[in-house]
Amino acid sequence: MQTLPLFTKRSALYLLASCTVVLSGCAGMSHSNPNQPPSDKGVWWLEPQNGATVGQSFKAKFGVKGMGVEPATAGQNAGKGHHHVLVNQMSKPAGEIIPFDDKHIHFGAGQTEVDLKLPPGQYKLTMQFADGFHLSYGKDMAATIEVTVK
Ligand SMILES: [Cu+2]
Repeated sequence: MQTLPLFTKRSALYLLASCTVVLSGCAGMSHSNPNQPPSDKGVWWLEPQNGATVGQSFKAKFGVKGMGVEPATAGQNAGKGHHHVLVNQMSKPAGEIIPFDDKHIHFGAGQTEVDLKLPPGQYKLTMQFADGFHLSYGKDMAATIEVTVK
């Protein structure tokens, strides 16, 4: 009878510690649902939905909140930028340049609705917002979905 309450107390403490780790993990993410607008600042996919199966040519629609879209020709302006889709890549750290290649697609005209073309396969697509010099605004301005192209 002496050991049981102690065991229970330890279990409760362990449970509390686990919950704290899970909660702080969630707080560190920009936002949990890549298809939902963030509460303050961030980007989200209006289309396609996370986990969707799409054709080899499909429509993508980008949302941004707390910053403004403008063409890259406007130059580097605080709080402004354009969308990118990073193919099978996670977000780029803030301040890093987004390369120009087939895994980093720039929408430098300020597009918020585009047609993407990909060969069949499983993809992780990260929408990344970056400034007029193509310098990333980091993970808080990124949202990743997974799609199957068939
Ligand atoms: Cu760019």
